Amino acid sequence: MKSNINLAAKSSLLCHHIGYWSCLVIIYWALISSCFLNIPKLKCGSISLKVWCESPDADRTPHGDFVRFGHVPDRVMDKCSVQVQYNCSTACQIGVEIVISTPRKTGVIVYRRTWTNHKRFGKPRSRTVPLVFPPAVLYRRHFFVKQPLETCDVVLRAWMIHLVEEEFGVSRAKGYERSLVRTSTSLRTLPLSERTACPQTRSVSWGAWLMWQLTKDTVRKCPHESDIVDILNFPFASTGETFGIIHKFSSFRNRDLERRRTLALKQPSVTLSVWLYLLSWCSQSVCGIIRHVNEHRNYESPLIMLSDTGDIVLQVQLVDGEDQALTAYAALPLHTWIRLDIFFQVSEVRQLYLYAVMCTFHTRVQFNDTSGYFVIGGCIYMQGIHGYIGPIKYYRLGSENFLKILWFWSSDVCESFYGDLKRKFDRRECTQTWSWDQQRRFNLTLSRVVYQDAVKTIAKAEESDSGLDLLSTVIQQLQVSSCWGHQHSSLLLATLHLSGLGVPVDLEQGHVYSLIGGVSDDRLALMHLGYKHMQGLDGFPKDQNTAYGYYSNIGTQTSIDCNKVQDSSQTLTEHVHLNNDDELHTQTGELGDIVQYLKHQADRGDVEAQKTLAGMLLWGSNGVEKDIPAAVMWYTRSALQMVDPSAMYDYAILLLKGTGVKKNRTLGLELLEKAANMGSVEALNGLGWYYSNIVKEERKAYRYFELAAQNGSRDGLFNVGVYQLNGDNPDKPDRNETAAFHYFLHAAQLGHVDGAVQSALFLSTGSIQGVPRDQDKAVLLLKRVSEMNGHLGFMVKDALQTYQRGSW
Ligand SMILES: *[C@@H]1O[C@H](CO)[C@@H](O)[C@H](O)[C@H]1NC(C)=O
Ligand SMILES: *[C@@H]1O[C@H](CO)[C@@H](O)[C@H](O)[C@H]1NC(C)=O
Ligand SMILES: *[C@@H]1O[C@H](CO)[C@@H](O)[C@H](O)[C@H]1NC(C)=O
Ligand SMILES: *[C@@H]1O[C@H](CO)[C@@H](O)[C@H](O)[C@H]1NC(C)=O
Ligand SMILES: *[C@@H]1O[C@H](CO)[C@@H](O)[C@H](O)[C@H]1NC(C)=O
Ligand SMILES: CC(=O)N[C@H]1CO[C@H](CO)[C@@H](O)[C@@H]1O
Repeated sequence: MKSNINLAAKSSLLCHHIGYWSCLVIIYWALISSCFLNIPKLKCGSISLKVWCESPDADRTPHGDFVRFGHVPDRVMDKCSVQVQYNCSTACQIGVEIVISTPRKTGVIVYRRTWTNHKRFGKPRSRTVPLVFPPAVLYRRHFFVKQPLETCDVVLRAWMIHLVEEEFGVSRAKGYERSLVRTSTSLRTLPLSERTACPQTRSVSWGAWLMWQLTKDTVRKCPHESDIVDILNFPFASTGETFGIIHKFSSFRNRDLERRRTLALKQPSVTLSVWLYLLSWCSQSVCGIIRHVNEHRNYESPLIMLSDTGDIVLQVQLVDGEDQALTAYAALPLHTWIRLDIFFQVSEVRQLYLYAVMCTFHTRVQFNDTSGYFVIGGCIYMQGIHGYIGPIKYYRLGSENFLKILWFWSSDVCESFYGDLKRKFDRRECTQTWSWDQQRRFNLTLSRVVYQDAVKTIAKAEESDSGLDLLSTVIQQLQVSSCWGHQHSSLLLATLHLSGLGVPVDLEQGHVYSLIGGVSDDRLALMHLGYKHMQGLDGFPKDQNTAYGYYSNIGTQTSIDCNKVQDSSQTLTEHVHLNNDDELHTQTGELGDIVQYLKHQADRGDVEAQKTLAGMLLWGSNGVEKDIPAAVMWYTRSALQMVDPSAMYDYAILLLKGTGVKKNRTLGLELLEKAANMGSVEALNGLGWYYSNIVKEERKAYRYFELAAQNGSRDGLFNVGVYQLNGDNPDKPDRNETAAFHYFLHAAQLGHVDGAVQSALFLSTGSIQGVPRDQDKAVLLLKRVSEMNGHLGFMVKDALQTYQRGSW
C-alpha cells in the first residue's frame, strides 16, 4: 500500500587510466560452443590453452632457459610419470613437486624430486620423473588408509634455478620461490566417495582386521570449506523483473583462509564466473546480473550489469566513496550459453584478448564480501536480466591464472544437461519463432488451440487401447505450442517428463521445460520450480536461495492478484482432500445440495448464509460460477436490511472501491463507522485506509490502524508496519525497521500476503538489526501465501471437476 525504502542507483563514471586496482572481463562463447559440438571433454582444456594462454615470453628467460611439461597425467593416479622438458644455459637444478590443498590446509608439498644438470648447456633435454601420490589422496578410507584426505586442489609444478658455485649443497627447499622459470598444472582428483579402496599389499593380523571391520563405518567429519563457492549450481530462470536470488557470505571458519581473506581485503583479488543465456538485452538502461548491496544498503563492489545494447557494465566503489564504472562493449549474443569471467586483481594484467576489457582505478577499491548481501538477477532496487543465470562460481581468494579456472570448468561444460538446454533452444523449429520480440507480436491463439487439442487428446488416450501412442502425439503437439511460447504447455510437458506419464521419466527434459515455463513468468511454473528447489525433488538441487528467488516472484503476484477480484481466471484456493467424501460433497457446484440449501437459507434471511453465498459468488469458489452483481446484491441485503457488521464492512469496501456497484464514498464511510462501532475489527482498518488514501489524514489513519492491529487485524498489523518502515507516523517520525519487521511477520502469520513478502525479504537479506538471516523461514512464509494464489485456485477447481468426471 505504501512504497518502500528507495535506493538510488549510483552515478556511473568512466574510468581513469592511472593504475592501482584492475579488473578484467573475459567473455567466452566461441570457446564454449565448440564444446557443445561434442568435442571430447579434454579438448575443451586444450582449446582454451591455445586461445587464452599464449603469452610467448612468460615462461623462459632471455638466455633461453625454460622448463615445461611434455607428457603429463590429467588426474591423480597410482603409478604414473611426468615428462619434463628443460633447457639450461648454465649449471642448474630442476625440481618437480606435487602440492595439495585440503579444506583445512593449503599449499602442502607432498612429493618433491630434484636433480641437477652440469653439462650440455644450451640444449633442450627431457627427463621422465615417476610421480608418487600419498595413498591418502589416492584411495578412500580403508584398512591401509585410515584417514584419507579430501583435496580441493592438486597442482603439479616444475621449476628451475641456476646454481651458483657457493650454493652447491645448500638446502634447496625454497627452489620454487627462487626459481627463474616455472610451470604448473592442475590435476583432477576424485571425491572421497568415488575413490577405490587401496589394494592390499601385505598380510594383516586377524585381530587388526576385526577391529577395522568394527570401526570402519564410523565417519569422521570435518567441516568442508573451500574458497571456491558454488553460488548457484543450477540455472535460475530470471523473468527480467525485480526478483532474484539473495546470497550472503559469512567469514571462513578455517582461520587460515579467514586470515588470507581479511589480508586480501586491502588488495582484493577475486574472480567470478557466471553462465548466462540471454533471451533479450536489457529493456531498461541496465539490468542486474550480480550486485553487491552492503550493510548500509548501498551498492558496493562489484556490480555486474547488462545494458540495453548487450554490453557488460561493471561498477566498483573506491575506498574514497567514489563510484566508477566501465563498459565492456561485447554486444552479447542471444540464445546461446555464454560464460562471463570477471577477474579483479591488484597486479597489472598483461594479456589483453579479444572481448577482454581491462580497466585500472586510481585508488583502492572498497571490497568486503561478508558485508551485506549479493543479489543474482533482480531485486527491489533494479530489474534482472531476461534469461537464465547460472551456474555461478565465485573464487573468494581469487584465482591465479585463467587456465586453472578453465580447467575447473571444462569437466562441467560439456555435461549433457547444458548441451540439452542448448539443443532445446537452438532447435530449428524454435529458432524461427522463439525470438522474444517476435513472440510478443505473435498471436498466441494458435498455440492455445494446439494446447487445448493436446489436452483433449489426453482425455481420449485413457479410453483408447492405443493410449500410449496418442500420448506421444500429445508430446509433439505440446512441444510445438511450448516453442510458440504457450506457458501451460511447457509446464504440462515438464510434468509429463518428470512423472513419466506416457513417456519414460526424463529428468533433463523435465528440467528444460520447467525452466522454459519459469522464464515466461507463469505463476504455476514459478511455483513448481520454487517447490522443487525447496524440497530438492526430481533432480532439482535443494537450494532455499533459489526457492526464495521463485517464491518472492509468485508471492508478489499473489498480492497483486488479490486485488483483482474481477479477473475471471482466478478463484479462491481451497484445500480439498480427494479422499474425503464430505469435503468433495461441498464442491458440487450450483446444482449441488449445499449451494441450493445456502440459497434457500439466504432467501429466508439467514445472514451467515447470505454472507457465505456472497463470498462464493464474488470469488467463484466451491464450484460456483463467479457472479459479482449477485454477490453485491447479497452483501447489500445483509448489510442494509440485516445490519450485520462484517457484511457492512465488505459492502463498504465494494462501495469505496466501486467494485460491482457505483462508487459511493459517503455511504461507504458511514457503513464503516457503524460497523466499527458494532465491533468489526476489519472496519477499524477500513477507516484507517479511508483516512490515509482518500482524505490523507495520516495521524487519524495511523490511530485507526493501530487500533485494528491491537485487536488482531492482519491488515491493521501490516499497515502499522508500513508506517514504522517509512516513518510516516506524524507523532513519531523515526523509522524503525525492526519494529516494522515484527508487525509484518505477525501479519504474515495470520496469512497476510504482503506481510509475508516483506518479512521474507528481511529474513532473506538479514539486513536489519536484531533480525538474523533465516532463508528457510522466508521460503516457508512465501510458500504459504503463494498457495493462496487465485490462479492456482482456478487450476485446482478445473482439476477437481475433471477428477469428479473420472478423467485423467
Ligand atoms: C636453449 O638455450 C640456449 C642458450 O642457452 C639457446 O640458444 C637455445 O635456443 C635454447 N633452445 C631452445 C629450444 O629454446
Ligand atoms: C566486513 O564486513 C563485516 C560485516 O559487515 C564487518 O564485520 C567487517 O568489519 C568488515 N571488514 C572490514 C575490513 O571492513
Ligand atoms: C489473432 O487472434 C485473434 C482473436 O483473438 C484472431 O481474430 C486473429 O485472426 C488472430 N491472428 C492471427 C494472425 O492468427
Ligand atoms: C450515496 O448513498 C446515499 C445513501 O444511499 C445516497 O443518498 C446518495 O445519493 C449516494 N451518492 C451517490 C453519489 O450515489
Ligand atoms: C524499534 O522497535 C523495537 C521493537 O519494537 C524496539 O525494541 C526498539 O527500541 C525500537 N528502536 C527505536 C530506535 O525506537
Ligand atoms: C472494536 C474493538 O474491539 N475495539 C477494541 C480494540 O482494542 C482496544 C484496546 O486494545 C479496545 O479499547 C477497543 O474497544
